[in-house]
Amino acid sequence: MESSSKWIIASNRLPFSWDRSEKKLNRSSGGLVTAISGIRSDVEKVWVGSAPEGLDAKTWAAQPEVRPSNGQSFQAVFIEPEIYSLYYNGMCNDVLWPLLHYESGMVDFSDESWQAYVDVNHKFAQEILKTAREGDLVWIHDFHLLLVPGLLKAQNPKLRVGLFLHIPFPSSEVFRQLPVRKEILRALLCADLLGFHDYSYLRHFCSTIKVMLGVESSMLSIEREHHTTHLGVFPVSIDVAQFKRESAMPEVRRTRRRFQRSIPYEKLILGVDRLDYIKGLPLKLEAFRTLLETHPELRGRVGMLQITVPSRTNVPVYRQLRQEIEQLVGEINGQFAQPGYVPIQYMFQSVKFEELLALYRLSDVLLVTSKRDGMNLVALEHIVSQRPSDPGVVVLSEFAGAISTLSHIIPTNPWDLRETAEAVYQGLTMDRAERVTRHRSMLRYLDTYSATDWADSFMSSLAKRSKVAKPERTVNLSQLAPSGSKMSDVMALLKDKELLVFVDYDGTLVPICDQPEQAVLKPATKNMLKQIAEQPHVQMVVVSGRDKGFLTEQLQGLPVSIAAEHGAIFADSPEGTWKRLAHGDRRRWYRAARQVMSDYASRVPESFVERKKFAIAWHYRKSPKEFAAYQARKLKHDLELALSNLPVSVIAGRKVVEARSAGANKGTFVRWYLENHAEHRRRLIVAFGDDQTDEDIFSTIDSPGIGIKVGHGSTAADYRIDSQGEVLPLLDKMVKFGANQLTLPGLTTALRADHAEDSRADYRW
Ligand code: GDG
Repeated sequence: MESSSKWIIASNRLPFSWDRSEKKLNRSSGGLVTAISGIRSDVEKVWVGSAPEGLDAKTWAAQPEVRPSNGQSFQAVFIEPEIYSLYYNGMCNDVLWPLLHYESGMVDFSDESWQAYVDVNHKFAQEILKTAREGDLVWIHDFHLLLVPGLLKAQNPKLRVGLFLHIPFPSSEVFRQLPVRKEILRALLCADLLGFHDYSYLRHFCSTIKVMLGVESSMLSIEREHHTTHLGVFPVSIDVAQFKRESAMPEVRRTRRRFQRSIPYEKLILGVDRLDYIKGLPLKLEAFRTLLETHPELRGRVGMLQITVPSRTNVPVYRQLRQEIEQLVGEINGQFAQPGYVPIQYMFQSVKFEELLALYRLSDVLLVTSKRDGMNLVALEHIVSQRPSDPGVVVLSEFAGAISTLSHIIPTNPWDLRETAEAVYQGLTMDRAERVTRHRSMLRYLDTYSATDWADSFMSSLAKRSKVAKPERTVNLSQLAPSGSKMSDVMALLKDKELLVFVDYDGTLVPICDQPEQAVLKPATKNMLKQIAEQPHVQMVVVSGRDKGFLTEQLQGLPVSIAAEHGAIFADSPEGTWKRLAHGDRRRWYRAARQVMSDYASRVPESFVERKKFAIAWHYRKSPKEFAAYQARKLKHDLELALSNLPVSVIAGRKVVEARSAGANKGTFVRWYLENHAEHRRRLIVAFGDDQTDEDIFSTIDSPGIGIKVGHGSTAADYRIDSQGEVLPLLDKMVKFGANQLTLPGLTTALRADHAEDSRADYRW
């Protein structure tokens, strides 16, 4: 990453709240704040967020906490209270929050709140642009600012912009209920990098853009017009060192002892959640009731402490939820209380940090029953705050993103009260040796993956990805004027040269058809191809993923060589003998497969990646059985999607998931061809292609070879034309020009003339 660049971090709120009576800033809590504040990195950071409620610009500027220090500064966005309320309470919390957490019945959309959301996103973009300089990395956080990538890129396409979603991305069936779904998706696709906690969220995002916008993706990236959006899974983390260090402090130890005396249970079940319907608090209380019903021996001995942090207390749904919870607590306490024993202690307030740590240490079981939860940091915090010699246990909902990263928790379906009660029972009765082993394994993972690692992996991915995209490098031949110097550059290369032309079939020689068998060469096209290929100074090779039968039939009688099945087999002419070429290039899929597999290997203990020549495998034979088997199914699914258009097959074997090269590669073929056709080696190479498999040719041909990409999408080619219909007319002109049958002005005018007919041209052959 460039050392001079800074990180601009934008989130709805800055990490402060304003205490009106004391007139001072307080540090606020919450998952996003915990994650961002936990980043310990040397890079200069500017944190942009809306000003704490009730604070004006002058008072804000006077606060000592907001002055730049330790390479970090804060920039507040001031928004009129009415607009902020429509944006935050309306669009964010009454629309996006419930919808993205699958609570579509709770969605309350209005044009007014949408307009406020648009306005606030504009304000954020303007504030970011004030500080952003070339080379800076802009990191947008969460569902409050989904339009910002689009707004930033519209003003400054060179900015590098990433967005991380802290909450789930739901199934396309849910997301498509949103009236402004397309506006949001289009804005997101302007980002250079989109990050999610979990592959399942990423998968849902991919199917949503496919369903809603017809945009294809490879799971690792989305190609759209001249922009590539990279996708990644970056499960959030916490400041592991801080939690470890502070939970062992004497102050925390003292607080724990104090609590131990006042909490009269043999075993303690702890719950820590914001008041929110996604956290499944009524389900948690019901599961606890079931536990006491099914295990009467626990009555009088086991208790629960539930800390519920107030949030959105003025919103009716949240008020009702609070009432429902308090009523349930009352009922359960009434049902099981004994003199000196109240089963549930319930707090509707937050606790101090050291108290939270003391409670983590004191508890035997942490119970998380979220109905949906992007990640759930409380589970991570509980683990790193334990005493390794006598740790507590986490019972975690399958619907929290953390389920994919924490290998030795006890999983549960929170809707199944009996299962949750049994999971808690298992946690309460687990022997120390097993607790220690489970805890050690998860701690080992968390030790290597703190909030800083999370941020570094996201930001280095953003820095790297946005540099790889090369759309600016390509020159659009279709749009060049006759005097265009770039065109004359190309043509200067052709002068007096013999040509070796590699041309793809589908999408390049013929338009893409719904049914592959319909993509036949029309007589006029065939005729034109013949005239070009017959020129004495031209040698032409059609390189396609198609099989030899189809290509032979289409190209019969033409003076061209054919490489079929991505170059796995070759014939010098349609009538010639086919040769099987021994190769199996793996570069294009291997990197993607390795990345996904390594992510899994870092999360699933004792699992590892084996790299072979034409295959890569993820083994999990020694990993925790159920967790790893579930992850293996997910991995297979992820790989199948990510690699679906590539020559690779994904196989799930015994305790292994393997991706194997399914054959050939066009780039390898071109190398083989040049090595084995010495007579053509001195020719100038011209290659045309439209899809990902042709990229291997473009990256194989050395300068001064000419790669021409047909259509949009990032490419290794240096030139681009807009549509398939331009391929043969352009090639024809290039060939004629090379043979001195056409002058440069004649060529460019002819090209423009063809171009003017472009819309009709698709295609008259
Ligand atoms: C969102 C997503 C995702 C809680 N009570 C007290 C307290 N906290 C702190 C915890 C923890 C944070 O608040 C809660 O984080 P979660 O991750 O559990 O949940 P959300 O606030 O809903 O966060 C979530 C997260 O973003 C990050 O991406 O994991 O899924 O919903 O850090 O410690 N802190 C103190 N006293 C409390 O009483 N001091």
